[in-house]
Amino acid sequence: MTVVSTRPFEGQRPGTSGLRKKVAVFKQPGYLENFVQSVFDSLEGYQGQTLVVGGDGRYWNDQAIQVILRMAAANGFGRILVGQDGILSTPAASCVIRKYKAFGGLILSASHNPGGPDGDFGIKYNIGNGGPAPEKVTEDIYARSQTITEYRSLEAADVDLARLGKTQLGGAEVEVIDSVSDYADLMGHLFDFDRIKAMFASGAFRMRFDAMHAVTGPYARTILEDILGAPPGTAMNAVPLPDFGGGHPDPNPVYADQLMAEMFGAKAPDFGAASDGDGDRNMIVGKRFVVTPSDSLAVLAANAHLVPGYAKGIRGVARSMPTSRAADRVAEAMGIECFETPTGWKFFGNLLDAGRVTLCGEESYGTSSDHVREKDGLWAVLFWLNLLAKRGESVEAILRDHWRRFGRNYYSRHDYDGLDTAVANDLMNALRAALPGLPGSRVGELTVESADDFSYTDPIDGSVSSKQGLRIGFAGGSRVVFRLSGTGTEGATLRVYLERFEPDPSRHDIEPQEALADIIQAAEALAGIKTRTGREKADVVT
Ligand code: G16
Repeated sequence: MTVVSTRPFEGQRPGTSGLRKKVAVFKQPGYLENFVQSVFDSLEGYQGQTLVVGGDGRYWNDQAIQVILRMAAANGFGRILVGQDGILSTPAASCVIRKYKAFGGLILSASHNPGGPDGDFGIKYNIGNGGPAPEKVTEDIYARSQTITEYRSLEAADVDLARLGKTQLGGAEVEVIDSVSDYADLMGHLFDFDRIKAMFASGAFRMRFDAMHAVTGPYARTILEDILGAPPGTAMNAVPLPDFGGGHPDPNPVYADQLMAEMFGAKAPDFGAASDGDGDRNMIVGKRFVVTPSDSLAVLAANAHLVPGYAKGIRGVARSMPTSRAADRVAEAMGIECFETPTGWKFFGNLLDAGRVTLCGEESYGTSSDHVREKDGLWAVLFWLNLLAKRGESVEAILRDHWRRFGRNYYSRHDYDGLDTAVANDLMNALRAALPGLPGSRVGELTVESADDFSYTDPIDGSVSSKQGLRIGFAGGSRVVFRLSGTGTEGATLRVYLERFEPDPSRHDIEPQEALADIIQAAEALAGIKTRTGREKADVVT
């Protein structure tokens, strides 16, 4: 064992989802080691216990994993489960932590952020329930990173991550496990695989799944093609690459443009889906028809009884604050609880553990249930496949029927990327300061009804998270939310979330940007985005 002296690095506070930085930052000698030691130092009672380690396969994943294995062994973990070739999708890591009752896990990913030597890297700690560490833990880790003086490691050869099986590393047993099988097993228990198989076997149903050269490739091939019998090639871009083929592995209509071209082309398949860098996000597309993540959550909630794993009914739903309120309407109709949490999957953990909610979702292309404690891209895709097989209708027909029953929540998000941090903070501060005077005022044709800075009190442990986004509600139920992203690595990203409720089915066919035009104008009038940032329009509109 070696004990190496070190000095704190600035800025090791985990963000919305762990520590995300440029690869070059992580590669500084001691940077990763400091963070990992800070994680271990802030935990208690892990001696002899199991740690799960895996990542999304991005550039530097393999080397970082060897560092972590040596450090985990030197710090006294008894057993370390690591995905073959260092690969575990984020939901698969959550599944493995829960299944093998591990103490926790380290997941290496910067999710949807680009990879490669000039791209991003990330690491986060998940606790024994399989979910992201809550803020109390991440704050402890950060505090420790500011005072750290040494880290522990081993002098040992690299573990062969290509070969399944066990190796001794210092006092720990390292087991390289199949990255896909535990996860595929779990999916088989939740969904009606026979019915989905029959749908593919009929030849009348075609789908495309875009793995975006990221981690879900092997999962999609095994589950969709090998187990469910979808034709080979159903999964596209299915070989994980360290730089995701130079792309931006974020499953939205802008970045998954190859899939979108097919889904809107002449021979469009019936169903399209995409997932992100680490496999926790999903995008659902019908034939020439886009499904917003907020609507997807609402549809899954309304139809959960049709799927074996949820046939007994769902207990409640939760959504992040900026997510549209489509799911709230379903919850109300079903007479179940609906929770509004801050952005970040970690805020769902307590509600799921306490059995208050079964399904959760976020506007940022994340949906999942209590089967794991992460959002789960392929799970959502399989859920939709199960629904399509059971209802025998198209994606569009299911959505139109849903809107007829519950009304339509028009929704869009406008992102302004790479802003000067000071400019973005000034914009938010000025708007925050103006909030108390807004209710009752008119902005264009709209009247402000409510305005606040979202603060959340966790109903289970009473912890309070404040400053979680500025929300401005208008008479009639429309709203705009302003928030700075917590996952970027360059400057600041301003997210503007726009929503309008339309109960009248004869008005369910409007192009979303048009339906939201007055709210978009109000957002500009309220925040002065153009004047403050100099940007004429958003970089990404989804
Ligand atoms: C992470 C979190 C999500 C959150 C998303 C967006 O996703 O896990 O819960 O909704 O970031 O965060 P922001 O708006 O702060 O960029 P992922 O897929 O990046 O892990």
